[in-house]
Amino acid sequence: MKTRVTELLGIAHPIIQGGMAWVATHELASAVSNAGGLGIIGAGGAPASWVREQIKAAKQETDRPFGVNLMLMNPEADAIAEVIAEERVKVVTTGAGNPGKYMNIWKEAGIKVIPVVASVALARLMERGGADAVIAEGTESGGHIGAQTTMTLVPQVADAVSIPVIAAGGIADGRGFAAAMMLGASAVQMGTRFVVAEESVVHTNYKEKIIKAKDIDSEVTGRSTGHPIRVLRNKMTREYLKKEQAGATLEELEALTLGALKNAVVDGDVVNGSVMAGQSAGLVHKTETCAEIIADVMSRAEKLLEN
Ligand code: TUI
Repeated sequence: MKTRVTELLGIAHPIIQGGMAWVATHELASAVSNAGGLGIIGAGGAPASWVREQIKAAKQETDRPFGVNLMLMNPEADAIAEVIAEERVKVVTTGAGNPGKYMNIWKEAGIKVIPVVASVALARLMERGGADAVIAEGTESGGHIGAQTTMTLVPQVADAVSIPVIAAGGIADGRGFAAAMMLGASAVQMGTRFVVAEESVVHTNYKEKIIKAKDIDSEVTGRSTGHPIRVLRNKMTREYLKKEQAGATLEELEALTLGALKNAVVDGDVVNGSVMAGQSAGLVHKTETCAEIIADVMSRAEKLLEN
């Protein structure tokens, strides 16, 4: 399928993989890119040296374009922005903030810049600042979220900017893909469905928790701290929400979540760890290769869109 985004990025299918912290390693990114989507290495909270190693590994594994996601709350964000420019990564996506101060070094390096936005205002600002496209991410997403739903955000962003819009949040199959196109998107970003991919290095316990999840199994922690994070319900979320409702301090709440994502992803502690996933977890039923996931989404979407 040809869209403004496949043309912009030189990819076969308009599917971008989410830049998930600890999950989106070079293994997953190169598998998605080799399958014709856009694979993304997620810098998350990692140091710049780790990001450089990941980029070098992905370059060995694929000749196709891939990207890096810079999570802007990373304490080494400035150094990672430099690494991305030095390594001449084809595409950068950003999350959890405003990447305006890096725009010039990335544009000068010929990098396509695609910020994640959760509001029309930031989408407009990013277009004025030279972004090549925006990812409009709804509150159905996993991890750090905004407040608007994908259904309402994507068409409002599409009306507000003339650069291509990529829809994210709650999209895990061909129906979601086709709906996103109807809302004005030129591609989709999927996270949760790729977490369970065969090539994903995530612990089996984490993958199984997503596969078993039903529609109502996610919770949002941190609404009171200003850092809302969508995760699957477990012992940690029950304790967190109880403390949050009782008016616990930021320090007390952070003690519950510090390092909790790594504990879940790497060590498989899905009881006390932070199992970030989107509301689409209820649509994700099995482990498949990235190529199978992309072929399934595209074939179902194409049938729906033909009608
Ligand atoms: O960034 C994400 N999702 C994430 S990042 C992450 S790692 C993390 N770990 C622990 C604590 C916090 C984060 C896990 N999930 N998605 C992209 C995204 N960006 N969603 C929402 C936003 C966003 C929100 C507000 C972007 C910009 C913004 O305002 C920018 C401004 O300053 O005006």
